This record gives sequence, structure tokens and C-alpha cells, in this order.
Amino acid sequence: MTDTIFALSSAPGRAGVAVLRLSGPAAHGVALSLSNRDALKPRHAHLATLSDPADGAHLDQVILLSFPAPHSFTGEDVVEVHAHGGPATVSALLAVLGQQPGLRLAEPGEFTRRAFHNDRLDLAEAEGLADLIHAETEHQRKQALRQMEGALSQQVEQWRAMLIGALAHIEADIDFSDEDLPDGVADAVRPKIVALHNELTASLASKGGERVRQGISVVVTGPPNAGKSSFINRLIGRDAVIVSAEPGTTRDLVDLHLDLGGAPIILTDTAGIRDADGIVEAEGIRRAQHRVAQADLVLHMVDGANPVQPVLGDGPALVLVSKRDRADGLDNLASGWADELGVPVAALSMKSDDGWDAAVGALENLVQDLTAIGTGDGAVLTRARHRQAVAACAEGLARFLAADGLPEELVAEELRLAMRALGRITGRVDVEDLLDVVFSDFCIGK
Ligand SMILES: Nc1nc2c(ncn2[C@@H]2O[C@H](COP(=O)(O)OP(=O)(O)OP(=O)(O)O)[C@@H](O)[C@H]2O)c(=O)[nH]1
Ligand SMILES: [Mg+2]
Repeated sequence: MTDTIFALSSAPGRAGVAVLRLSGPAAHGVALSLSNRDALKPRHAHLATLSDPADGAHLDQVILLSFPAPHSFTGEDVVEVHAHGGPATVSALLAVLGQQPGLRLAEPGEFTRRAFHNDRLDLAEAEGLADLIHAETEHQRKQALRQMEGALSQQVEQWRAMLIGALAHIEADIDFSDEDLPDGVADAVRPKIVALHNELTASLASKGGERVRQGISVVVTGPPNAGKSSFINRLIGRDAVIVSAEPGTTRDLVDLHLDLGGAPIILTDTAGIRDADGIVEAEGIRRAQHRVAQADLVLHMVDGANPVQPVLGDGPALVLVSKRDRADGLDNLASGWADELGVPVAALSMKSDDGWDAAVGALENLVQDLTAIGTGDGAVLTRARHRQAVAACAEGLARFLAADGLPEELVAEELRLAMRALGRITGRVDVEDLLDVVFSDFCIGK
């Protein structure tokens, strides 16, 4: 028989209300044995006094909610206890629950894991739930909610259904073919496979979903004293990094988190790039260059007092020219560079409103492009795990399409492998090894 698990499901600490959750066959009986109630109407709130069955001592006045199987989050019998949210109250309740026969504290993610095993949600939806719990910006919240509500799962199931159809077609042919059947069946499903391959490729082309989930890395680079740290402080609205008139002020990489119009940004301040004498500064510059190479977006700050046109890499970039309050002609310079470099260039001042809104607007536009989800309809892949599965499927389809003249048994096997790769996203096929990875993202009580 399954254990009945329990845990604090709301955040620890002081709060008006703390929610404890019990799931499993003993949940209902234990709730009754601790309370002064002799029945709980399903999905109704009951005011109850809980006592320790060992000595009758009162524990708390609570609200009890019963969700009989299978209509609960986990698909098992679930009881929610809404108690007063003090740490001592919660500890006392957890201690008494731990002494009840058949009950044990839940492992991290165990409630959701049970929900998965009972088909209440699939793996992609469980990941969406984990992301929703961790969401810090509006874009993250919306994306996580969509995934939790099944947007990715439905897309994947649609793809899988298409592959199942194609496979059935080919297998029927294998089963019923006689010696001299024309080998054109693979050709009949070919257009569908081509269309699916294109869809998968479009989904893989967009990294927007992963960027929204993990944060968009924006690295601020440029010569010493250009105003990199000043820009960052003003953008995040506090003196997070040291600014000084001395070149070489910033030495280490400093990562700061920022919500830019709903998009999660990881903004990195770096050491100004120059030929440095000091070992520490030289190491800072080496790290800065390394991080620039990995950034989603590079923000080059040019010192408006001594404007030197930057040399850009291949990736998305924004060039800002500082100290517009002190030098003339920077706007003309900026528009000339924009034409030459083919990236947005704007002059601004950190000391006044001169050009500030336009510069931040340019940054926001670039971030928006980076988080855009491809052509619209494509499935939003939010994790490397999804990307690997879709890529494996696309490769299988490509091999199918290239396998002209091979026996149908072999090409059918390619489709079967491609289908299995997709199944790993929702977790309906050979997934045991994946479960720990997915559920390790959860905390106890979720
Ligand atoms: N007038 C004016 N001064 C600025 C502007 N931006 C930065 N400064 C000044 O320029 C100096 C250098 O600014 P920082 O923000 O420390 O420059 P940095 O690029 O971070 O420099 P390092 O950390 O040394 O690489 C400071 O004295 C700032 O107050 C600006 O737009 N206008
Ligand atoms: Mg600095």
C-alpha cells in the first residue's frame, strides 16, 4: 500500500495562514482522528479544532478541506489543513502528523510526482508548474502558466499523433505487402514528414522560451571610465556597483538581476577593456572577454569624452555613447555608426535625461526580439531537455527523408525512434530516468 505523505505546502516563516497537505489512503482518516469532526464533506471548508490524539492537547484551530481521489491534485485522497501560519504551530502540527500510523514527510516534489504517476499532469506540465513557482517576472509567469496548462504538451501530442498516423500507414504496408508491391508508400507520407520536420526546425530556431525561463544575459562592456557602471546603477535604480572617475574601477564580473518590461535580465558589469598593468585588472578583463562571448546581447558603452568606434562580434549588440551632456555632435556620430555597424547606436547621459529613454527603449526592443517565440505557432521550448528531444526527433525524420530505397522496416524504425524522442517531453514513454531530473526542481510540499 502507498504511504500517505504530508508536508507544509506554503512557504516557511510567519504568515497569516500556513497550508499543510496530506496525500494518500490514510489522509482522510488521520484528519478525522486529529479533529473534532466526524465527517468531511468533499471540497467543503470545515472549521475544526485539531488535537494530539496521544494526550488530547489542542494544536490549532484550522480549516480542513477534503479532496477524495481521483479528483485531487495528486489523484489520491488529499486533505488540506489551513492552519495559523506561525513557525511553532506548523512545527507542532508536523510533529504530530509524523507520529500517525502510515504517515511520513514528503520528499521534495513528491506530491507532483504522484500527480504525474496518476496522470493528473504530464512532465512538461509539471515543469511548467515548477517554473510558475519560480517565476519572478511577468514574461516568466505567462510562459510557465501556458506550459502548465498544457500548451507544449498539446503541441507535442499533435506531432506524435501525426507520426503515429504515418507509421501506421507504413506498417500496414509492411504487414500486407506481397513480393512485388510498389515501394511508394514511404512517398505517400513524405509530404507530411517534410511539413513536420519544418515545424520542428522552426521551434528549434527560437531560443526565446529558454531565455525567458533562465534570464537574458546582457553583458555591458567597453573601455575604462566609459560609464558602464553608471548606466547599470541608473537602470536598476540603486547604487549596486561602484562608480568613480578613476579608470579601472570595476574589476570583477558583477551579475545583477533586472525585470525589464516583464523580461528577466541578467545584467553583467565588467572591467573596462584596456592594456592593464595589474594582475587583478588583467584577470578581470580576461573574464569580461570570456563573458562577452557567451552573452545573449552585448552592450558596448563608448566613452563620449573620447569616442572610439567599437569592434563588434557576430551576436546581437547595442552601442551606447555616454556623456552626451559633456560633448557635442554625439547624436550625429551615433547615427553614422548605426549605418556602418548595422546595430542600434544611441548617445545618452547618465547625469541627465538626455537620450536616456531612447537608449533604454533600444535595449528593450532588442530584448523583446531575443525573447520572441519564433514565428508564433511553434511550440515554446523552455528547457534544454525539450530541445534535445525535438532535435532527436528532427534528426530521425531527416534520416527517414534521406533513406530513399531502403527497406520499409528500416525507415519505419526511424519514425518509431523519432516518435519516442517526442514522447520524452511529456514523459509518456521510457521516462523513469528522467523523473529525478524533473522533480529535483521542486521543493518539499509541492
Ligand atoms: N558627465 C557625465 N559623466 C559620466 C557619465 N557617465 C559616467 N560618467 C562619469 O564617468 C566616470 C566613470 O564612470 P563609471 O560608471 O565608473 O565608468 P565604467 O565604465 O564603469 O569604468 P570602469 O569600471 O573603470 O571600467 C564617473 O566619474 C562617472 O560619474 C555621463 O553620461 N556624463
Ligand atoms: Mg565600472
